[in-house]
Amino acid sequence: MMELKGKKVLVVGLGKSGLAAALFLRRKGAQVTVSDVRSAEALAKDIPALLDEGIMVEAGGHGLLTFRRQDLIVVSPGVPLDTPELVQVRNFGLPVIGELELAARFLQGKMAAITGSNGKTTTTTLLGEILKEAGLPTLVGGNIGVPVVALIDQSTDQTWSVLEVSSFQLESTEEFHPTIAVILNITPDHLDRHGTFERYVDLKARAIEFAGRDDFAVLNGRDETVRGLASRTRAKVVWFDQHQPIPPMPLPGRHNMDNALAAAAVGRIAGLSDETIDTAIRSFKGVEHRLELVGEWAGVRWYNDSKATNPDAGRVALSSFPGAPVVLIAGGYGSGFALDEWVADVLKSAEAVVLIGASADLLQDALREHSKVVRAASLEEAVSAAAGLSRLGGVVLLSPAYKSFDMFKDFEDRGNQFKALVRKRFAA
Ligand code: UMA
Ligand code: ADP
Repeated sequence: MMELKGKKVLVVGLGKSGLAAALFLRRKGAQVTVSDVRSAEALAKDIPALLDEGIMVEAGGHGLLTFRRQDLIVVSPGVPLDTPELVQVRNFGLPVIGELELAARFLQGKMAAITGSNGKTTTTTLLGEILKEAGLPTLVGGNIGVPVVALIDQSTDQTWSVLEVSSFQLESTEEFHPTIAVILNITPDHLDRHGTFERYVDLKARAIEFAGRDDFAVLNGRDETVRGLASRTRAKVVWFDQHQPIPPMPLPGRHNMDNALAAAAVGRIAGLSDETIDTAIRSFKGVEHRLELVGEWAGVRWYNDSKATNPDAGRVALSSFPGAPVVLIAGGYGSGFALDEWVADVLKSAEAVVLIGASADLLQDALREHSKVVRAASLEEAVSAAAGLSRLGGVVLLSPAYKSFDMFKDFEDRGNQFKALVRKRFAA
């Protein structure tokens, strides 16, 4: 464990992770400064509490001098390591680590980390339920929304911490090696930050690269890219696609079966019985905004899959309703996605498509062979159009395949607005 008392530590980024990290570091006796590019007004809600704790705050930009004067720099996941100030101080040899790396050095008990391009939150949540079903003291956090540093105080040497881990977090790890690391799948995502697919794969590999011989790498043998990573770890490799017995997963889609198999494989390594694992999986209700059934009206099922923020997640949703006439609502913010396979699946599986958001022009062109594509200027208009296009026994599916930031605060906001509009239209 590292000594923090009296150390000068800078926390970069004052979101959830930065706030939790700053308060933790201060409690450990460090002299803490937080730096954020947002203005003091934008940060107003958090600044007083920080100042009360004796934490200094730099708002409205990152000052190079602030960065140079430190013993350690802790970065939030949303802050890329190639941020100019970080590049400079790293050249001077100043240690720069992420919030995950910091937290993992202090977290007690065992860690199971879940990464991959899609399915992380679902698998993390399910694994948490499996461990809880077994009566083990379990904490769930990470990219799922609770900074890992915020789990430290509740952890004991008996605790299992189930951590959803993103490529953003893995970029700034140094020795983070969970007892069990799962890589679900790797398909292109976040290339605007990471540059190339190769770099993105390298970052995902860091989930298993620092492992020791007693650790486990739980990998997907059906994903070629993931399979290729088996040679990059000292951990014992377990192929979750070969896990037996096959669990009865109540959620739709082959992808959810993969998530169940991965969680079950981890449960087995943690020493649980097949029966306990099965009981937890059978009662799993899924996670909000992931193929979430909003309701059924006039013989049409409405699904909110707002979390499908890339074309691969969108394809997965399209494959989950074989035989049913699907009206797809898609489009949003993002660039650089390879669309060919998604387009092929839309042509095959969606009877009609309603396009929203910044990518609508691009998608309309990509889907020119489809006979029923309409545009909507708002989500409300999209819901109306979809209602008109849907048929008895069919499905209306919001599965955007793009990010939400053009029209919404985030994917949760998009999903919540969709559910509210659908319910307003049909319920009450
Ligand atoms: N900032 C700077 N300088 C920069 C960049 C950002 O000061 O160069 C500041 C911003 O002004 C802002 C703060 O940094 O005030 C935001 O930090 P952050 O983006 O790391 O956000 P947090 O609130 O700390 O949330 C992070 C994760 N965010 C990202 O990875 C972008 C959350 O994942 C995670 O739930 C949370 O930590 C707790 O662990 C979100 C996410 O979108 C949900 N993740 C991506 C995904 O799932 O695809 C990877
Ligand atoms: P993440 O946290 O990695 O974004 P989620 O569990 O939130 O993953 O699921 C996001 C979307 O990805 C879902 O809406 C679903 O369409 C798709 N998805 C879920 N699990 C998988 C999987 N194992 N493989 C491929 N796609 C998946």
